[in-house]
Amino acid sequence: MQVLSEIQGRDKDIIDQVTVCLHPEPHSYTGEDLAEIGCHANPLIVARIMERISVTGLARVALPGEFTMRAFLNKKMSLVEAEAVGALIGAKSLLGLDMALKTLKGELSSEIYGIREKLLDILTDIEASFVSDNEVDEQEIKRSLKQVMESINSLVESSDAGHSMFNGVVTTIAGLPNAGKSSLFNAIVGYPRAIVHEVEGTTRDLVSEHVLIKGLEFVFYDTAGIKEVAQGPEQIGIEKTMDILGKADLVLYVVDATRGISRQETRWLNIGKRTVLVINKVDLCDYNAPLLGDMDVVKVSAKYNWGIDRLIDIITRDIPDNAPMVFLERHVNLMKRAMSYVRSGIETLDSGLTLDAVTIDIREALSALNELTGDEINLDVVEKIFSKFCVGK
Ligand SMILES: Nc1nc2c(ncn2[C@@H]2O[C@H](COP(=O)(O)OP(=O)(O)O)[C@@H](O)[C@H]2O)c(=O)[nH]1
Ligand SMILES: [Mg+2]
Repeated sequence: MQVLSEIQGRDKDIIDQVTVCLHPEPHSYTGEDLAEIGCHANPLIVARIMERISVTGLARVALPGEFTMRAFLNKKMSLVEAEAVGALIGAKSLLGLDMALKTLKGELSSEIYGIREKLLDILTDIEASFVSDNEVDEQEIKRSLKQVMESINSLVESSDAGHSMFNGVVTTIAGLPNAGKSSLFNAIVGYPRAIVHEVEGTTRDLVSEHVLIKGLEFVFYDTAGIKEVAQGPEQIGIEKTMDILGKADLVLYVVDATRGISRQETRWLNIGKRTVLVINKVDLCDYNAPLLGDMDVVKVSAKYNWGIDRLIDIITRDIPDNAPMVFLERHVNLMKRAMSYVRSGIETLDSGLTLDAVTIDIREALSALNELTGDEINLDVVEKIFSKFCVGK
């Protein structure tokens, strides 16, 4: 029910004309009676209305995530779905939005409930054998546990990709001084963001830029050229380079075609999770880098914008069509914990211990999954999860 109304100040003066919408329980977002006031979007008006509400003593300002936390506590949504609301608000890429929406619709929950069902079946079979003469087939139990492990594994396997797809792909552009890193950075971001100069050591601070490519967010970092011996600000710049190299999901390692790649550089090629070798300045001369395993190599001219499209194709090649379901850290950790107990159950069977011991492992795995769905969780953890949300959600 929605009404047009006015909110009055202490002296019956009108603060604003507002709409008030009542959402009666149990159909509201939180499952409780909820009133929503729509006022004009001036922070001064909001502050005056809040002040009028607080003097009644009937309401207070909500804590971060409190609405969604109440929705969870009142069983309006599962914990995983409630977390998806936070993820939806915090998503930084179109893919991230897609992933959070799928979780919100319950795709991950239903996978987990399915896995839990299978574990419960196995547990019931084993326990029934304790109280009846029915023998259980240990090989059958082992096969079932292996299936469960594979199901969890396939969800966890994609979580690394899931994490960077949700948070953005941290991409570091590295190489020797003057290789053309800043030029490449500018060519990718599409405007002259970083200073390009023939003088070595021009870039000292990290320069970063967010770029949305094929729906996925990349955070590109232009860095100071790596050098063995440097001092002062240049040395600090190089330390920053090494630091961001270690954190990178992707490294674009730039080599000047006129100089080729030196032996000492090869040790910097394996620092990031994935490295693409970018041979730059091919407008000046051609250069074939020595084969470095299965590393992608692409020839470009950053100055003349040649080959940039091919580079973009290479770095976006591995974006999967289906966004991974597990991408929030808490989910990853609990899935891994459940998996390690299932694995331990299989090992217990292999080592010839009693079935009793296997049930302990299965119960632990179930408990990790229950913590994930929020069916078995203490309030402290719940409060911590929601405290990361923003106010009003
Ligand atoms: N001919 C040519 N010159 C380039 C190219 N890319 C960069 N340069 C030049 O190389 C020098 C160093 O470039 P810069 O981007 O500042 O290198 P950085 O030190 O690695 O950041 C500048 O004079 C650029 O104009 C290229 O593709 N072709
Ligand atoms: Mg530079």
